[in-house]
Amino acid sequence: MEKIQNLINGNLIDPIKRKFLDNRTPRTGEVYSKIPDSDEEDVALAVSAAKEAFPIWSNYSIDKRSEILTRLSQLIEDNLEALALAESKDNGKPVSLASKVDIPRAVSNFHFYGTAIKHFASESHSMGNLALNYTLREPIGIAGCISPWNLPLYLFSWKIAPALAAGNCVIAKPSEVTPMTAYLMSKLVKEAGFPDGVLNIIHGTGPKVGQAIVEHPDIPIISFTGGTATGAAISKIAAPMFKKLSLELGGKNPNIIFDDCDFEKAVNTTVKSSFANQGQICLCGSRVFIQEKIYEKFKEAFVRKTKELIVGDPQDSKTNLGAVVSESHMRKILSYMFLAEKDGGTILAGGKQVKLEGELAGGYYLQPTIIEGLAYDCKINQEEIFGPVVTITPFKTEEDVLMMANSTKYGLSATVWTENLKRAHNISKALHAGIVWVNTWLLRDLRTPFGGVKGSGVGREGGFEALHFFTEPKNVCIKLS
Ligand code: TXE
Repeated sequence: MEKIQNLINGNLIDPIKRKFLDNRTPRTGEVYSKIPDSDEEDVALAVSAAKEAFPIWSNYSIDKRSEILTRLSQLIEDNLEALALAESKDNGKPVSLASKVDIPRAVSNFHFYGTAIKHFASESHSMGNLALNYTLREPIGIAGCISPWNLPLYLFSWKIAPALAAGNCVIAKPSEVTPMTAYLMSKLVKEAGFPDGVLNIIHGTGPKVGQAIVEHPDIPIISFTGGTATGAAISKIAAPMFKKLSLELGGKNPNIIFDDCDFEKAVNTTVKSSFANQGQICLCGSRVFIQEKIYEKFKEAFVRKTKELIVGDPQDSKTNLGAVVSESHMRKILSYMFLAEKDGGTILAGGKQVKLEGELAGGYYLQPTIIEGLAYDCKINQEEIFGPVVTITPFKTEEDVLMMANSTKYGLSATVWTENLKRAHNISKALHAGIVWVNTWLLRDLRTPFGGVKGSGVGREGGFEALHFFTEPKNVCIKLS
């Protein structure tokens, strides 16, 4: 039974109170490792290590920091297969997805910020002969980075890479539901060349050790990805402490399909944007709006292709959908499936748990589910389910679909399928979202601003946005004459 440890001050150590939690694999439902049940004492230990390391790390040259981040990127790539298998075992996603998406993106995240920092500059403002202003963008200190279970190493590294590149030290907490790949990566940190105390990784529950990170007065920056409710709880603590906050929260993303779309592409991509990672991506399009002229044709093709998806062993290369992340999350998703017919919907595909054979019988498997006939403002169409469940709804005009698409408390991403350029621009502009994809989905350029509006969060990650977040601007004005 693997026992995960915290990385504090360059050492892999048990939590001070030596308390551990069970870690289950969703593939079989069995406990397969133990994780530290850390608390504020472990955070205090990490803070003192990070304080010691900050003057060293923040004074490293940009080239030196770049070299270390890039080396960690290479070490992750060298361990890609093992990390992908570990990610699949911990999260339930197919190994094929972890090896194609999750781990390669963690490699890219460290490589991207290892190079971006070399191009990150600031401004100067000349006042002629009177004065010269220049802006310093300086590292702030210790960044608290808290990440979720759906894309574990992908989102964990997406936070810590810019924080480190900018010269901050980091105290990072992965989700207690999927701690494994952050732990495996922590074994590569010393080899990459990080001085002790620069990157500290602490494991444990959100309300206990997550909250201790948010509450600690010497951690002035908090970067969080997770549920909207948790984001609100974190804000209540961090705001009166005037901490810098970046919140990437939930989504209920519209996928809008106009009758002039490239039909085959729209159908095939909609299957992916509905059910990839078992629908556990904050960018999934969980509300599919189809213009009425093609509604029946699209519905038939979408349902048929969804029924062809294979729900199976995450370690089988033929599997399209693996297990959802936990029993409690499976129950939450099933509760929405059971609600569908009560709320006047019709289940066109799926709607049930999948019972696999043998050792997989205890795993958490669900059918990809499509529901039609629900009101746009019902519970299923307003709340984030975060599982393999989508609704389909016909619409007549652009005004109709914009009203429905913008009707939720979320505003993370949206997808629009149309060959009409003017409409693409107008609809994209009118949608409440931080990210709009037109005739594609999840096509990512790491330089672009990433994040949402309304209940989907505050601030942006990505590109120089993240480096601006993890540095403090200071304007210096020098009198000349
Ligand atoms: O998120 P949580 P979970 C949504 C999705 C999902 C819901 C809950 O709807 O069902 O969020 O998922 C830590 N102080 N998304 O359980 O609880 C926790 O330990 C400090 C969307 O993953 O928000 C974990 O490390 N930290 C999201 C992290 O916060 C706390 C992706 C996320 O946990 C804490 C995942 C607290 N009080 C879920 N409580 C997206 N936008 O991608 C928890 N944590």
